[in-house]
Amino acid sequence: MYLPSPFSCPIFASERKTIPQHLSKLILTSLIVLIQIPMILGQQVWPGDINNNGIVNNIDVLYWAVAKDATGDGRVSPTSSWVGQDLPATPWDQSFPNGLNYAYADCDGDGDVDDDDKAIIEDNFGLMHGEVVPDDYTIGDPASDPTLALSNPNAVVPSGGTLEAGLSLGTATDSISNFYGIAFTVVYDPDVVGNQGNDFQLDIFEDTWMNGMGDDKVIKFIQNDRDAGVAEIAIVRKNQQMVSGFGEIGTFSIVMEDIVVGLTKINTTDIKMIDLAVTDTPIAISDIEFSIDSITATVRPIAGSGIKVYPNPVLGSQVSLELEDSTEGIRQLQLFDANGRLISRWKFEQRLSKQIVDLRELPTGIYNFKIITDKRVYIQSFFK
Ligand SMILES: [Ca+2]
Ligand SMILES: [Ca+2]
Ligand SMILES: [Ca+2]
Repeated sequence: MYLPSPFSCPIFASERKTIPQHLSKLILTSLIVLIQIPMILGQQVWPGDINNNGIVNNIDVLYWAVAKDATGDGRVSPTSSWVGQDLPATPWDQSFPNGLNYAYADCDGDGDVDDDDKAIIEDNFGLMHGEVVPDDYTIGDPASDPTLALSNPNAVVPSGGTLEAGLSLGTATDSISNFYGIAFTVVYDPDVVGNQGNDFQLDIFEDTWMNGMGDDKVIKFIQNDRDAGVAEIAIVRKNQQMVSGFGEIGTFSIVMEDIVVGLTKINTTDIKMIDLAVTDTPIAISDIEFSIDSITATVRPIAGSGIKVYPNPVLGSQVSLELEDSTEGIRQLQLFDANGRLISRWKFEQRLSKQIVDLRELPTGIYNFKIITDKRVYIQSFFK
């Protein structure tokens, strides 16, 4: 096909005059298609995103609980994989108060809302589609609203020990009415909390107002991102019956790293508490602060060192730390005085086998470095 250049060939200019009609048809067709796309997308289910806001998270668990045990038509060729799928041709009988059909709660598309659908929220947790409309939270005022309270019986937790933090909702003077479910987030320092499989746990008590005094009517849901130090949690009723009351719900068991000392904080945030009509009640956030005790007894220096600290004594302002194994990287460095008190802490983005730190402010004396690498913990004494 011969395509003339518009600059070299005058014929092209006259041909262009006939194009606009075609163009306008094309534009019209495109516009119709563009208008239809959002309508088609709006009728699609992404498995796990029950409230259809573009992200799968703990708020979707609230919607799952409200729709639990509902039934309707299944989807055609359903999958729980992360792909948008057409709703069944016949909508389900029930809809959420915001108009969204209950068919969105059928994550696996088999025609009912049960535990399998909750499992898909876990499988697809954090996945997004399209433009995400952030979930709204109703954070209360602690002076006038009930609090989702963390409590801590022990102000000091030993390194490597377990923090047992209580979790309660409401008090006698600020009690909870018409509870059906609550979603919230717990934020902690990922360097402080252990990263083994059972290092962050929530146990729901059996005999509480929320759990139907032993009837086992609540379900907990936890997604813990250990690298970020963020646990997204939902505690929901599962029998379409609301409860009222106040007080204890359960307890967190959180294992501390055995290589960390110092003050740390854990707090609740992003709370949404709903009744069966998915109406919010404002709930206030809370935090606990506690100290992790020195652990010189539980962490032993590696025999045969493996690390050089030089010069020793430190004469000038700087000291070098160098691992014998150059494939090993220093992650964190802690400086303790002769009494085992943590004086300073450095974190290194780049985990190199050698680091140089500045100690010009440090008074004369005996000190210990705790050197945490990506493989082990070293303790090295030095003088200044
Ligand atoms: Ca969602
Ligand atoms: Ca289902
Ligand atoms: Ca099912």
